[in-house]
Amino acid sequence: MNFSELADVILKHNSFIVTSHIMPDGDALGSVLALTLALKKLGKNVVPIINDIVPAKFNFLPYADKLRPYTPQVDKAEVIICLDSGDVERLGFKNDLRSIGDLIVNLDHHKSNSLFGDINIIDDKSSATGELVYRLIKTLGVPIDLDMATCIYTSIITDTGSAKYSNTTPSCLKILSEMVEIGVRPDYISREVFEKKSYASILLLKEALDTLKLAEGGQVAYMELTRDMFKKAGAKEEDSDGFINFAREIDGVEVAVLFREQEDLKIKVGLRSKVWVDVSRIAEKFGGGGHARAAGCTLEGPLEKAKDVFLSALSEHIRKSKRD
Ligand SMILES: [Mn+2]
Repeated sequence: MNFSELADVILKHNSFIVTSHIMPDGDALGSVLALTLALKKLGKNVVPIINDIVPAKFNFLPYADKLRPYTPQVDKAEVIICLDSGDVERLGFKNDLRSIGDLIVNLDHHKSNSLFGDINIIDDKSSATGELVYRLIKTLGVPIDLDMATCIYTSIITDTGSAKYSNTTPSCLKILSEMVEIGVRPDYISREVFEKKSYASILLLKEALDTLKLAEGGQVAYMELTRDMFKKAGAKEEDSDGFINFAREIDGVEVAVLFREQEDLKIKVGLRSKVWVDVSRIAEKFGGGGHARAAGCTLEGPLEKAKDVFLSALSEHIRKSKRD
């Protein structure tokens, strides 16, 4: 389906749930809020749902105070629009989506999307789902106001690392430029999103950096975070956002890995690459997914075992990638 067909479907319906993945990032939240605001402009009934805690740093986003988790028996809609989520589990609904919405729309830019919607628009060339939401809002004919522009701008700069990762395209730069013309202040958004780290987060960073190691002749850099480190620093899960970049930015490193021990003692593995290793493929081997330069998966603990298993699979993946 294309955008104008999707816009026709949207215009024919009245009640919507707009949702995105758990552990929401700037793209998830910016996309959900921008589309929610646009649908409200069309006079639609819209509930923005995030089934997880929204990191406090995103409270500045317009309408963020209206985000809430799904309430059984209360939340029902004709159309449920799922944004930026590669599969249905990541949306974090306890109930079957079919019992919540009659029509499921899946709009995403993850290469490894499972096509769980009745309508699927997947474009892995898009820098961020916010870019797809921008195109949809334009197709719907809704003029983009400053609130929507703030959300779209935030979703694109968070997924492109302030327009510096390899997914930065002419099209996303044009959209950013248009959002600035509408009135978005890049310095303001940058401060809100990237420069409001808690002291606990920096204490946690010290702990993580203490574990930094290189492998594969310096092509791999990895770090770990245990529950004890979170406790010692007084830090929350979201406080480790962006740590992996310290490993990725080392000269000669192609793949950066952050192993994070969860409350249930499973190990979350965050992955970033710089130029030529497709980390989504290694994440998929362990039941995860993502993009070529940013992906993730979850392994069974304990930490030492997960590290061994993952790092040897990664080494093999890197050597094989080279031969291809
Ligand atoms: Mn995204």
